[in-house]
Amino acid sequence: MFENLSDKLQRVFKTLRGEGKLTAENMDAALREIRVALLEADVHFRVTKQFIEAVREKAMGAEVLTALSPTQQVIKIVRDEMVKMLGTHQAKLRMANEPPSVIMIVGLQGSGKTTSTGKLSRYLTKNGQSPIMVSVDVYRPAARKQLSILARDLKVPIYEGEETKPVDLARSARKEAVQTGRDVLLVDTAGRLHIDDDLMTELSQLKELLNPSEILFVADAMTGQDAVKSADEFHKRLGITGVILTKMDGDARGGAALSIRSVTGQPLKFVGVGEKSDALEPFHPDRVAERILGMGDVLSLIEKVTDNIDQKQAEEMQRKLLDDDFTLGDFRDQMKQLKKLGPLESLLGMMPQIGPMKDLKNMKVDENEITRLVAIVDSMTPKERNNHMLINGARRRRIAKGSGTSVQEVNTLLKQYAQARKMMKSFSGGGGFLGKRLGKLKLPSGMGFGPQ
Ligand SMILES: Nc1nc2c(ncn2[C@@H]2O[C@H](COP(=O)(O)OP(=O)(O)O)[C@@H](O)[C@H]2O)c(=O)[nH]1
Ligand SMILES: [Mg+2]
Repeated sequence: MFENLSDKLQRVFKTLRGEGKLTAENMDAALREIRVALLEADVHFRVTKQFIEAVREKAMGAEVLTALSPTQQVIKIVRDEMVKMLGTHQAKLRMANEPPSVIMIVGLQGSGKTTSTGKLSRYLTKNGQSPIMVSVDVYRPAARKQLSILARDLKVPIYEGEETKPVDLARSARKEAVQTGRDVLLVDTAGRLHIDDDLMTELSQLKELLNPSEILFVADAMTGQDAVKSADEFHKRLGITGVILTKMDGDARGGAALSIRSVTGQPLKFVGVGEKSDALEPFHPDRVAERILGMGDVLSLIEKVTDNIDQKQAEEMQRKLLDDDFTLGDFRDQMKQLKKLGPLESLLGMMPQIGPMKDLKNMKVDENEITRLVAIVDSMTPKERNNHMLINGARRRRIAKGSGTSVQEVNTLLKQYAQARKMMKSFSGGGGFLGKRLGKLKLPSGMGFGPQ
């Protein structure tokens, strides 16, 4: 969803890089373009203004960091300011000292409250908590039914009493939570098409009764600055503690995500990225900023990879890389791991777009391709797998034959292997701005594939 903005900002940086030296003039031009890019991405005009001023001030007064080139410094300043704009660090859910903690889910109709309530119950359960849900949307029976169905699918308890008033339902639900030892009560509230006094009165009564540890405002990213405006209004009238921005999988321009924090002062805690119950992600300002700026969402990628890959194996792979004995056999094992990770394109989108990785974004990887690569490596002798230098012309022909592929394909694989080695080395070693950042991270395996 940040693609346009991302493309534009990267173009600005590229121009700057091309000019080598930073001057007041090219800095001005760059800032102007960044400003336009932000406004086009539907970032709130005031937020944009603050952002540009902050970057200008820092860039002009920047002490010289010898480790970075002038352009890299500007990129770093823009990155840091963007992280600040997005909220600095990931905002965790607050819990009450004494369970059950109550989380109220509020927002306008159709923004995704009920869906997000279900998603949150799944998220909490996965994190070792034991939520119970209740819908207090007494105006639309279908709305309560919707949550009941979600509860059944997710196997999360729900309170489904006969009370007719929201506060009565909420009170009973909390009693039920206490009696059944649940530690979080998720309250899905009714919405309206517009903010009105009745709704606010109702929500305030619920707030008073429940003393919630979180009031999460659910905003539809597709509505852009309207989402920001209603978040602000809800905050002024009710006091929200965080925002869930839904439908980030759509083609919204991202302005809401970039403005909500600065306008409301409340953090974006989660983003919804699909209709299914697992399509909820904690919001990480630093990762999103880096994704926008094209440094890739390396951390998300790493998380995704470690989620799916045996940690021990990953560490072993990293050791091998550092010791320079990452063999073709390891390469093959990584390919197999990659297949487990699911759609490669989505993974690739998270990767940095600089250095050796540039080609990766355009790479279409189909799973048959991986199967073929694995077959090629399988047709090698253990000796060849351990030392790719051995693989001369005759051996290439034999391997091609053995795997039912062509010499050309064997050559391509060897080239990919060489690129993977190089790429992973640049990850784990030094290598510029990104390399330095990554140097500190423990990088698991699973990234070992090269462009085609
Ligand atoms: N694509 C997408 N659709 C979503 C997301 N969250 C909610 N929806 C859809 O938005 C519509 C309204 O959601 P619902 O939870 O009923 O909204 P509520 O009226 O605020 O309770 C439903 O069709 C949901 O499937 C999301 O993150 N991505
Ligand atoms: Mg609903």
